[in-house]
Amino acid sequence: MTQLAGKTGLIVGIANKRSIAWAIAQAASAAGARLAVTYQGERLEENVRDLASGLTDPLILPCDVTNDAQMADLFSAIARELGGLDFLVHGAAFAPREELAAPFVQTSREGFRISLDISAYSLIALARGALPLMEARGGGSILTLTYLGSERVFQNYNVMGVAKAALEASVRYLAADLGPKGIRVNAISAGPIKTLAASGVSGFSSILQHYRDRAPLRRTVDTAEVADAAVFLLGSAGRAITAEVLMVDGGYHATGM
Ligand code: 0WD
Repeated sequence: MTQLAGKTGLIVGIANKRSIAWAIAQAASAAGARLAVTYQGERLEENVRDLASGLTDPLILPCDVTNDAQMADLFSAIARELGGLDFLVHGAAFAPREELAAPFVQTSREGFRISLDISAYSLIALARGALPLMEARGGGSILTLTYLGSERVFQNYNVMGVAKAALEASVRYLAADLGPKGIRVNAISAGPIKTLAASGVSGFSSILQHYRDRAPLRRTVDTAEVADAAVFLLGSAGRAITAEVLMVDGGYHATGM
């Protein structure tokens, strides 16, 4: 595969080998891209360094999306080392566990703020940092990851559903803002996959079973399938697509009764 040959990309949101962002990193690397990958704090540094050792000449940098100074350093390092960016993958999301467990009406002001800051605002901040680096390359492609809980009610998804709604709206506003500069902004809405983030949603196994029973393809999806769709949107095959939320969920989103 050479869909991303000669391209440079930044991937944010790798926690471990099960992370969707890691599957996208592997697929993008196999498609020929050179990558910068980030880790959120010391907690995840070793994981990310171990994983990235399998990539070709990766740049490995810290990035906590709540830390503006660290994000500024990240983009300076990328400018210095890579000279520009062709794509950005945003796979960071977080909501305090208690906000997912409590009834939605109990959502706290602080829990709402943290969830929306890390899961939605961070896309805007990262896009702003990537902008000059993408302009230097004559355009780019930005991709984030979302879930159908933005539009429909899923038990225990709660404030994360509100954050995903804000994230998807941000995709559209960023696409409108950056489109004239040749920068596309899209989201993949993935079906449920057992990852670290998913472990915060109680009853997750029953959601997986529901997809197996009800999705048109009668199965769940895996991270490699999301990654294949990501490479399509990141590369020139997706060159006319922006402001889009692409459903990679075995067709579940179309089901009613
Ligand atoms: O079923 C699923 N797993 C789905 C996930 C279905 C549809 C969408 N998604 C989304 C998630 O909401 C997220 O946006 O995909 C994205 C990636 O999630 P993932 O691969 O399922 O989960 P995980 O491997 O846990 O990666 C998310 C990571 C964090 O991991 P943990 O679990 O340690 O919080 O987001 C990162 C962190 O690595 N993250 C941050 N990165 C930078 N700064 C921050 C932060 N402040 N907080 C969390």
